[in-house]
Amino acid sequence: MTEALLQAPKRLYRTALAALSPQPHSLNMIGFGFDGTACFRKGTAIAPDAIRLVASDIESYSPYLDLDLEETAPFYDLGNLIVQQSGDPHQDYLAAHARFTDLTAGLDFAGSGIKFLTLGGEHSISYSFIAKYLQAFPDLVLLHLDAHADLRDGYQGYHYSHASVIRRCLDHFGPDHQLLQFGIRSGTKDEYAWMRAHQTLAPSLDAFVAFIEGLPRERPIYLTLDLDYFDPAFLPGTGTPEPGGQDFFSFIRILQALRHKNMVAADVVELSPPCDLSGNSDVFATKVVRELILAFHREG
Ligand SMILES: [Mn+2]
Repeated sequence: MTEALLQAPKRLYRTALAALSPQPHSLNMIGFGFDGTACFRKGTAIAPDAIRLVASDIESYSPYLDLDLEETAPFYDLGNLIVQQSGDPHQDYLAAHARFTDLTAGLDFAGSGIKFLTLGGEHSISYSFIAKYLQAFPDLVLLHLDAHADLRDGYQGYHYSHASVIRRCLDHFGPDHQLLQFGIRSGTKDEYAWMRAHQTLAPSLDAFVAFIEGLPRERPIYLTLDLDYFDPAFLPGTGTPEPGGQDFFSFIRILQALRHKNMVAADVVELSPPCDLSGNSDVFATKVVRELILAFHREG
């Protein structure tokens, strides 16, 4: 390996151990601050370090899951995948994706229990991880929380755009993969027609939670969370806010179901700290990340 793949963060996530490569049978946090194809307002590149910074100052205990970061299994913070800004977003995306491929080359995700919790970056970064987990788990369930359907076949000239990330993942779907979406409230007529035809959009929070509860305990699940899933009244710090969104407690209900299942990886994308100078969105996102880390913890 001649080129550096990872950059140490300004500070590690609290309670996390440092690691320079993905650790087996463990949760691995990694920042992927790529924001090249964001179409409206940028700023997601600094989100991973913003979340690490706030994490030092919030409680480690979750009253919702009755778990404490200090008492759960140790996990690793790999730092940030190196992302270059050459001015050509397509080339920068492919270069960052190639670094991820180098970082995970030869790793058997299914056999070695490598769980990634990825902090974006814009939503296009999720593709690198989801494609890898789809390949490793032929029966993976992809849960997609977002305001946007992200089913366009490319956007503004970019094949791997944040507006097409779920479409790109579908390119890798086999017969036993499954997609379920919730929170979507913005898309094209074609995207909505596709979701109706394939019944991928849960009609309510109850339906989404019931779907998770009905999954076999060992069925592998990947959760991709675009933070614009939440209403901009709660979390305005995102590039493409959409009114009519969900609240924090909807997400807690989802995690209370997921914690009893086999979540193999997750990502949290589209936090844009400069879009909310009050800093409230950073705190909101950091609490979401804390709950997610805890939801990976499996009891006996
Ligand atoms: Mn979105």
